Amino acid sequence: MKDLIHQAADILAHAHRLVVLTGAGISKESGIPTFREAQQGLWAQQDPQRLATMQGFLANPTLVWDWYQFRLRLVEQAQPNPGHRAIAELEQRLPHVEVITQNVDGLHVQAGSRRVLELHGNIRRFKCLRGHGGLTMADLAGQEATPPLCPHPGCQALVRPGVVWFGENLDYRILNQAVADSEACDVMLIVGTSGVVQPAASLPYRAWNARARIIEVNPQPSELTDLAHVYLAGPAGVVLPQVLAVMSEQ
Ligand code: BV8
Repeated sequence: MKDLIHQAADILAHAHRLVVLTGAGISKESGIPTFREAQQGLWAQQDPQRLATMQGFLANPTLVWDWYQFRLRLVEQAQPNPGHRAIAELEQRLPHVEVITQNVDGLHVQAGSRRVLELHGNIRRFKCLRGHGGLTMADLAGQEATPPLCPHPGCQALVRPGVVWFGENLDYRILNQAVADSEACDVMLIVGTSGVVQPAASLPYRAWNARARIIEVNPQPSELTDLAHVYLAGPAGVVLPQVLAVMSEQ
């Protein structure tokens, strides 16, 4: 492992344009369960097709609203961990770093990363079914109804979490930027994703096709491990600080 840490540190130290692609695994050490880890995973208890889809929301708005409020409380209690902070530190040390995350918890920005693309939205933001976006819990305060109704004058449409549900298109501006950055990077660092959900899981292939060096950090091999030039089998909050420590020695 020591040698692999040195290989990863060497590749990162020479990166001109680094893209860091993250998934639920990087927030695991902040106390937010991942999606697919059977026993502990959030999805283990719930059927994602029932909860993270428009069909699921329309079929049972209160069930879906309450589930997202449960997850929002987890996120509000969570703090960035050494993995998030190591990525923010890379942005201080390297010429160009872009974080592309599937996570809706906002912990990368909280850790100090400034260039962050939230592919799947953010659980602290809300919008109504008529498209009034940028709503926060403060805008919805005082309402008993679950889900609450849109506060825009005369609207009263149902309010939903500001996340991308399965079967919904990502924001094309964010997706186009993520594709462009993945095709322009010379190093991609993949952290804590199973590499199952599209189109996020296709971004490493774009980097690979552009001859980028690929590093993966994940305790378990993922759908993307075959692409990795260096695979570091361990938790992000432990491995990433070790890589930065070696970069400091070099
Ligand atoms: C779309 C927000 C156009 C909501 C999420 C092509 C082929 C097949 C299917 C599709 C396809 N194209 C589209 C689809 C359908 C679908 C899809 O990909 N389905 C999958 C299940 C096959 N994609 C979509 O619907 C996308 N929209 O394509 O629109 C369209 C429209 C109609 C029809 C076709 C196309 C929208 C996808 C976004 C959905 N929203 N989140 C919410 O959060 O509630 S996805 C959600 O699940 C997360 O955001 C994340 O993306 C995904 C979970 O994956 P991971 O983050 O990787 O987490 P996971 O638990 O799986 O893995 C954790 C990993 O961490 C593990 O590997 C573990 O080992 C590791 N780990 C654990 N501890 C640590 C660690 N790593 C490091 N350190 C640790 N300590």
